[in-house]
Amino acid sequence: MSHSAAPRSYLRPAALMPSLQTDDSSDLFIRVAGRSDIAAATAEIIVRMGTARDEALLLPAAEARERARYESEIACLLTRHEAPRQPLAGLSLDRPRIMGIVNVTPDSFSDGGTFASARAAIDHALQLEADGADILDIGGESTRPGAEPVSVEEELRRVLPVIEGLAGRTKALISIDTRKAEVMRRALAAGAHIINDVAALTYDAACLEIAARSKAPIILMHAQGDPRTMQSAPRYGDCLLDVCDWLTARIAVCEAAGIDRARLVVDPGIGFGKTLTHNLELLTGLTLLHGLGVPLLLGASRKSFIGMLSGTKNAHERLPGSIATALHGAAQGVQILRVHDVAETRQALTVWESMQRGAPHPST
Ligand code: 7PM
Repeated sequence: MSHSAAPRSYLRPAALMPSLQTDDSSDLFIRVAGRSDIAAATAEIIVRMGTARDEALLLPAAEARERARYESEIACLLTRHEAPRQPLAGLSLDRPRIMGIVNVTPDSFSDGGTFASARAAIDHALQLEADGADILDIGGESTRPGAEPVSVEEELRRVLPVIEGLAGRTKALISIDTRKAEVMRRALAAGAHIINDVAALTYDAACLEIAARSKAPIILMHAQGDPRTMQSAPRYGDCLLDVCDWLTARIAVCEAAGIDRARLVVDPGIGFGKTLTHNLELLTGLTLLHGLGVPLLLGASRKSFIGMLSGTKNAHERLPGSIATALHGAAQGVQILRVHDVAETRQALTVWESMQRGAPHPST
């Protein structure tokens, strides 16, 4: 990762709290991602020139605002942090949403091939919708560390019947989890609404053009290296800041290709070329990424960092850690939580949202 010599500033809203909802115009807090239910009392301002952090200071929100009056980079960041996010394919993002994982891979670590047939995958997806999923994420290529790529033909054979079977039968949005332009194109034509790309449109040269032409929302995930090799020796100057810079660059590439920023979602890519320490740095500092001005997605469900922290070898034993991570994400203002266990996550979120607002939350 290369860095220009010019100092670069970052702003991380901190000291998060349920917003007071008494004075909307208060200068005393930062409205996280334009939300009315999450406020930050302080802002950590970070500056770096090279690879490591050169300076970090924690300011009360009002003092960060004062600084924005003479530092345009801080002003720009604050504006992006506080802008309300646009709805995604009609789905409002003023509260956390659940994306349910539908694996259509015979070797998937979490489904063990149970849903290898289209019929079973469709039934599973409809169950996830009934359990409270807002988005159904259909994936036909395993991107597990060490996994070999599958052919376009094989991937299409897996996902198209599932998307065709779901289109018109579900009110949930359908996303296609793929790195390949041809799979994106065919999946959208079959009824998918959203592109979810773990390679952020870098895997093949046609992805940018297909994405630009489609008008569909696009999830750009950060990964370091290819799935086959990414866990061998991940290295960062500063993981959180490097991921932020990389996503900034990908957003710029998308915008240059004619993709409106309002269509983009970003994702730090938990477990994709990251050590346990890297994953924890990202999870702890998540609110910094709201400075990109687009919705955030977090995919941590059943991942190996939970296993490392809890000593659970089997992915199916990681539900408690997955729920803890989802609620941590919600409290940091993450708009989309990508999970396997939708019913359990929905219950946890409903209780969390009610406590956050101090009133029962409407269920839809
Ligand atoms: C096997 C191993 C199957 C690993 C599936 C996986 C993410 C994603 C995946 C994520 C976004 C998993 C991964 N992870 N898309 N696709 N964000 N946007 O654990 O974190 O689900 S695949």
